[in-house]
Amino acid sequence: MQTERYIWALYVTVLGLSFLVFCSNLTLLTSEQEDNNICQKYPKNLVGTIYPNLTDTSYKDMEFRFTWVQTGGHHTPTRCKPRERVAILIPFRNRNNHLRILLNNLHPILYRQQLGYTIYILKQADEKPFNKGKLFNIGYLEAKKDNHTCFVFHDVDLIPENDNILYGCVRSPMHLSRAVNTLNYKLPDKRLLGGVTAWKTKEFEQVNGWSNLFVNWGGEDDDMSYRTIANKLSIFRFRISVARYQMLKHRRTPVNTARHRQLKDSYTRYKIDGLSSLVYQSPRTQRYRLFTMVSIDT
Ligand code: UD2
Ligand code: MN
Repeated sequence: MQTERYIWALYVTVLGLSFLVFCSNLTLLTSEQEDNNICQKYPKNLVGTIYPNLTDTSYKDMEFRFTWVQTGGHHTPTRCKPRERVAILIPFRNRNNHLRILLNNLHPILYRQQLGYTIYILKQADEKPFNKGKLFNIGYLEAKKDNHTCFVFHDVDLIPENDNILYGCVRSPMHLSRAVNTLNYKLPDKRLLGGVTAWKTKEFEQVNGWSNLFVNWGGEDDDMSYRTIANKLSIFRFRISVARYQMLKHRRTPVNTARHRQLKDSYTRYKIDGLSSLVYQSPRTQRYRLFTMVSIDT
């Protein structure tokens, strides 16, 4: 009986000691983070649900209000060290009012999330059919030159409805626009990668970026889904109640009628069609106050 009591007392002591060691590590970790003063992953000042401001606003007005934004649409937090250097890459042609509305909603969210970030507008400067994938690939390479580590590929017409949609590549790849109003806030297919996605360098280069071959509307996002499957990458998403976006109204882009044929060999073609096959003249870069404009001839 006496021995059992001793063994039981010993067991409780060892358990207690190991719990104390665990807690001290935890405190150590937090204090380590505090020592390095790394920005919080989930900043306390996030508000959650947002009612997007869909009124068209002037750049002058935004420049006056967004005091933290430096030339080039860039911001680095001063009171903590950002976890990632995030490049927001927006494909663009003839969507000026959408661009102003998106910037008016996005800059405050990125600021509250304590990100180091730069907003790049990837303007297709020629009159050829719109080539979103190629704009994204060129934008990625240009933003990488500015030492970014996380890349968010962002439709110009998608306005976030919640600032808990973290833009800092907490996982990679992430599909951020899981619930869009035009799709009744539902995800039609778990392989969908249209709208807004976030990638870290490793995974993005593993899939060789986007295809350069899809022009006009449709297919480039499906092709990207096949690339993630071919590389056994899981697609991470925030909860459907959080990852909500509003799409601004617009006319339909002319449809890419060749997309179904092109998608047939997506699994194998990805190795030779993307970042590795990109040929382009170096784009003109203009650093405005609220964004960096990269004018691209595709
Ligand atoms: C869906 C996808 C989009 C893309 C497209 C098929 C979602 C939420 N969105 O969008 O990611 O896969 O289908 O290609 O699933 N753009 C211009 N000027 C143009 C045409 C396009 O700037 O003349 C840009 C702009 O950033 C726009 C994006 O390309 O948001 C996608 O084009 P869209 O908005 O016309 O296509 P949509 O809404 O069907
Ligand atoms: Mn759209």
